[in-house]
Amino acid sequence: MNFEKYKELYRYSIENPEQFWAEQANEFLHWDSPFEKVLSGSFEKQDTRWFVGGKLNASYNCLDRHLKNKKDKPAIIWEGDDPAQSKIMTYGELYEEVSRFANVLKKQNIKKGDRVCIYLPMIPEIIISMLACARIGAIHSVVFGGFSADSLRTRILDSDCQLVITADEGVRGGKIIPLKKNADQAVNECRNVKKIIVVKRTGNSISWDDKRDVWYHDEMKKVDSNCVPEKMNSDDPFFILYTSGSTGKPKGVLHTTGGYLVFVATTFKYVFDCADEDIYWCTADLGWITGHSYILYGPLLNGATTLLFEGVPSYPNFSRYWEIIDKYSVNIFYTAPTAIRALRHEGDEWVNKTSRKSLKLLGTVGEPINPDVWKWYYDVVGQKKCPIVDTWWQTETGGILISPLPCTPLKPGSATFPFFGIVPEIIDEQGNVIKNNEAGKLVISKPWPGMMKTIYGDQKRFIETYFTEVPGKYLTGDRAHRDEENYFWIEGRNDDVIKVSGHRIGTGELESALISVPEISEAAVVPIPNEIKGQGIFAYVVIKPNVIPSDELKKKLNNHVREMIGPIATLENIQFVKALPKTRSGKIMRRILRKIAVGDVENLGDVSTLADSAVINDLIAQ
Ligand code: 7RM
Repeated sequence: MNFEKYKELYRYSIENPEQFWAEQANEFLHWDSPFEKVLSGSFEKQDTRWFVGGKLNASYNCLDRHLKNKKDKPAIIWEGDDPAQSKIMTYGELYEEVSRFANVLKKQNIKKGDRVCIYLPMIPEIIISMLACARIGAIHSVVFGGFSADSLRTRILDSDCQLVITADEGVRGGKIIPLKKNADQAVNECRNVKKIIVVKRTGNSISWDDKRDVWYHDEMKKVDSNCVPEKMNSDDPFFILYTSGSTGKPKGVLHTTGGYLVFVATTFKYVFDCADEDIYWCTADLGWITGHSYILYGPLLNGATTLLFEGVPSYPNFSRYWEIIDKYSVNIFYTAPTAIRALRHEGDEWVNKTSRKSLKLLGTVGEPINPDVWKWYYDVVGQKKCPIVDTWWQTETGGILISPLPCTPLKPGSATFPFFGIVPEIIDEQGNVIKNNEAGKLVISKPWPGMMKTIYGDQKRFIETYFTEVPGKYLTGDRAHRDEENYFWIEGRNDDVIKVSGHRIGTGELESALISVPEISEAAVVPIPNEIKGQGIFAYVVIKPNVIPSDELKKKLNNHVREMIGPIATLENIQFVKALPKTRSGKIMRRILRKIAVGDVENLGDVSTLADSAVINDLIAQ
């Protein structure tokens, strides 16, 4: 594809969306029954359905379909945390394991539509578990291994999971993560979880409940590897993945089968231009949407070889990513700005001592990438010969919406242009579409196949969050502008969502965790810029009258937040204050706190709605 062709196909996709998506659906997927209508309904009425009447199975499309030509092709290259541990699984082997594990799930009485929670490290069994669920039509809900027992419990309960799949322990950067221990703690209060299936990863001793716990490897021996894939309706729920919003508890983003699969298969193909012999590596965790869409489903639907890395970029040393690239001759490398910043910080020697000659294409996702960091990635990592695809998208969107293709003329820091079929707009406070070079709210005005279906169990919140402020359009929550050549520049969140090292955390969740500490009466959390993490967490805390502020109390607060949410939620700064700035109706004015946190006290903006302006002086004085 060249850039002219992109423009032509983009125009075609916008003018004839149904034809365009029908062509993609038939090119990339096998349908057990063909769809009768590509798209019905609209954003206005909130009744969109994709590939109506079509039936298909995700596991069949990722595996069985490739057996004829690719049985012996590696599907997964697994690289352990310890560089001495690795494993290759071919499409044929993966098919066997998935079918077998699907039978294990069936034996545990898991049926179509049941929810299964997967709390596993980055080992092949996480992919096997997800695909086994997909094979029998069970809905997987993967919870990131960096979440605590409390976070795991909330997620299990919210989607009423009946079974949990975990490992004895995880290993990352040489450190042990007590997954089974967390799962035990979480499940103790989940009455509907009757079984925990445990993968043996480290073999260290763990506590065991004979009635409830079974070993993965024991169960696998008791079943055969014939499992007919369930024919799913295109509109049937596929998976749930929790993500943070600005308020309230995390949202269970529900994706459906047909639309999601068509969208990730298509975006993977065009954005990464992965050739049959290419080795593709996305460094995300399967606990996030990037892992779902671009480690597992996008690559395997395309019959690609996907690399699965258990570890971290800094272990055993800062060359690890580049060594893995050389070890397996990786051609396409997709990572996050936070990792690039951290590695850049360590100096070029770690990169330069490796060859990286196999690399053809680089990608980034998760946050805006600053032009300096972009240039370092381009010059040093890619040796000025690899285009960078800066892919903008969200858990909710299922797949990439704004991104260069390898043929797109690039501008460092810009996600460039919309993918086929995507119509982004920038809207001002009054809801009008605004002209170039002015920032506003980023919305998507036409449906696309990868769009989430609903928030699990809460359609009302779904509509309120995404379709109320700007009626008939999907509100992304991001701020963006478009330059005079129509390039999109994503500036960051427009709401109270923080991205710490690429992990999405809601200020509301952090504040709830803080005020559950007995010494605390109120808390407000805002992001502050952090050179490596992108954003750090700054907490303003009001303590109860008889409590004495101390470093111990700060430590206690930090530990408590980590305990309730997980180690990803570390507070960078805690400040004890007398009161929080509030409007007369009692809403915390985070906008003001955000400014004070970075020392920008000259530009606090409109403070006329403050209930008590003396509060500000106290905050600034500190
Ligand atoms: C894929 C993912 C979504 C939020 C989104 C943005 C930010 C993601 C980029 C980006 C600038 C990018 N899903 N974001 N990609 N900002 N440039 N290329 O990250 O649900 O976890 O987060 O991430 O703010 O709204 S997510």
